[in-house]
Amino acid sequence: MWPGYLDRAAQEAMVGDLRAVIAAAPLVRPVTRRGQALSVRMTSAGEVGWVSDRRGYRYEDRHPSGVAWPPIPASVRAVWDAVAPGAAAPDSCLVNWYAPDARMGMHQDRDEADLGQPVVSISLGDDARFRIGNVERGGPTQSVVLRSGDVVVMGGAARLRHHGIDLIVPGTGDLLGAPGRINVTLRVAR
Ligand SMILES: O=C(O)CCC(=O)C(=O)O
Ligand SMILES: [Mn+2]
Repeated sequence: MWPGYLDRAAQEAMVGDLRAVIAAAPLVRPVTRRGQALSVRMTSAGEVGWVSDRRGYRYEDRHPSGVAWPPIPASVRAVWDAVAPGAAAPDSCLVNWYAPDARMGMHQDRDEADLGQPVVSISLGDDARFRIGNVERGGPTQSVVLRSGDVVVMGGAARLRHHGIDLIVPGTGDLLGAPGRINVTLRVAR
C-alpha cells in the first residue's frame, strides 16, 4: 500500500492520459454471462483488455468495437516500474469508471496466466471504501479508504485475496471535475 503515491500534478497528468485512452476505446458497461450489467464502466489499454459479455469474461485482443486497445500510458507504466520492480512487463491496463452509485462485489483477480505476477492498482478522484478478505471465500474482512493518488500492490500471498469496492464517497475529490472515481489496474495477463 502506497498512500498518496501520486501528487496532484501527477494525478492530473494521468487523468489526461486516461481520457485519451477512453476517447480511443470508449467505456463499456460489461454484462455477466447471465446478462446482468455491472455498475462499473470499463475499458482497457495494452495488448489485451478484460471484457465480460454473454459469452463470459476473458482477456481479448480488441475492444468490443473491433479497435485495438490503445497503448498503456507511460505515466501509468512508470508506477508499475516503481512499485513492482523485477516483475514482468504489464500487458494489460484495466480502466474502471465508478459513477457515485457504482460498486464492485467481492472477487479474486485470477484470470491472468501467471498469478505470481502482481496486480498494481491506482485510485483517482473520489474516495472509495475498499474491502479486503481472504484467499478462501468468507471469513473476516478489513475495510480501507482508498484516496486519489493511492497505489495498492496485490502480490505474493495477497495476490489471491478477495476484494471489492463497497462504495464511492462522492464529493471527496475534485480531480475529475465530476463526482466519481477512476481505478486503474495493471496486470500481466498472458
Ligand atoms: O476499484 C478498485 O479499487 C478495485 C478494482 C478491482 O478490483 C479490479 O478491477 O479487479
Ligand atoms: Mn480485482
